[in-house]
Amino acid sequence: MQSHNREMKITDLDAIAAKVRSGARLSREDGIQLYEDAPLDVLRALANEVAERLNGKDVTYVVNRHINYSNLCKLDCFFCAFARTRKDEDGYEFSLDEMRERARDAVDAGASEIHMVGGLHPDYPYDWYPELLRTLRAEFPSLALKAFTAVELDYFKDLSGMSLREVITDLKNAGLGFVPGGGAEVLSDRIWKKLFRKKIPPTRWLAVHQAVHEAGLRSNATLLFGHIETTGEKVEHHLALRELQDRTGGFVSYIPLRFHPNNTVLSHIGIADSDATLREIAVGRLMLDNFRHVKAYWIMTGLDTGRLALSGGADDFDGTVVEEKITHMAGADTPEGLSEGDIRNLIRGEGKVPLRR
Ligand code: V47
Repeated sequence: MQSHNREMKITDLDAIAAKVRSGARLSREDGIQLYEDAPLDVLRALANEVAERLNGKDVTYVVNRHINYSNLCKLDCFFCAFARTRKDEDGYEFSLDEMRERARDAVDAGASEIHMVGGLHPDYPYDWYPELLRTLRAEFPSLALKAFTAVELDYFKDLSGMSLREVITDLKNAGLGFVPGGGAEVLSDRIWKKLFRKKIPPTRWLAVHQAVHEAGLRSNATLLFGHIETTGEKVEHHLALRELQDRTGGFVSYIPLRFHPNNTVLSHIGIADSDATLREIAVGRLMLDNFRHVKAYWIMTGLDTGRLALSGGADDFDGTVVEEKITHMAGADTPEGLSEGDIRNLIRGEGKVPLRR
């Protein structure tokens, strides 16, 4: 009986591979089977085929800097080690001048993009955020400003009294160039209720990204994996992203983020290992047939796993990243930055061609 089951699984996997090769869409059941039964080497090879069909051997990377403008936050999500309140000694907030100085350092170090996200700050008025964008755009006109997750954008709507559409247009006019993919966590009502109830719910995260795309901006999408989620919930997450992408075409990259439990309420659970992380990248690549790019965010995957992801479905490596706080406060032992030369060598080491974006 066991060998019969095994044969059936191999047949199913062949059928999934045939679907992938013919460009057919994978189903919920296919996704679950890939997570649960596919040998990792077969899965990685198939995901690599898809990545190369879409992007050739090119692996893009960015010379960037993450600047977390403040860790003060009105929420208290169970998976977060970053948020602080005014009562905490290590709460911080950067002024516009401090943001400008940090952006200046980034530009002097060759950065072409800055990624700015933060907690839901208790006191900054709405105007602080467009002012930040205007200040940086005026001083560094060629610097790409990627900022504010769907959670922050939704909060700005409440702060400003404007509609979501008005907020996004206002920020776009002030210089916002791209919206990062954070805050999605797992698009599941069960997990939302258990882990991040005060944050916007899954349907709202999707609605904000839809509004971002309708305003003519593009964005990324993340999945926070390796905590209490089930396989079925991860596949549902893929299906929800795929469905929105069918309608708007506004997502650029999909980024699986490996959960780091230290200093969080979930510190008792282990961290997803390298194989689980590589499986996540590969399944995401296969399920999200309408996403052009899958990103290895090495700060969270770990450097070796991030490198291996480049031959198993990922085609973008993020980035030079100095001063990252969200993962390091949750115990990440990766360095906070890499040089451009390091990144190019690492990409070549996986048989790919480095391309700065
Ligand atoms: O939304 C929070 C996650 C995200 C932890 O769009 C944690 O290009 C691990 O979204 N362990 C923010 N993860 C980071 C993010 C991102 C990063 C790089 C590139 C892009 C992009 C987006 O970090 C949050 C949350 O899902 N997070 N706490 C933690 N303990």
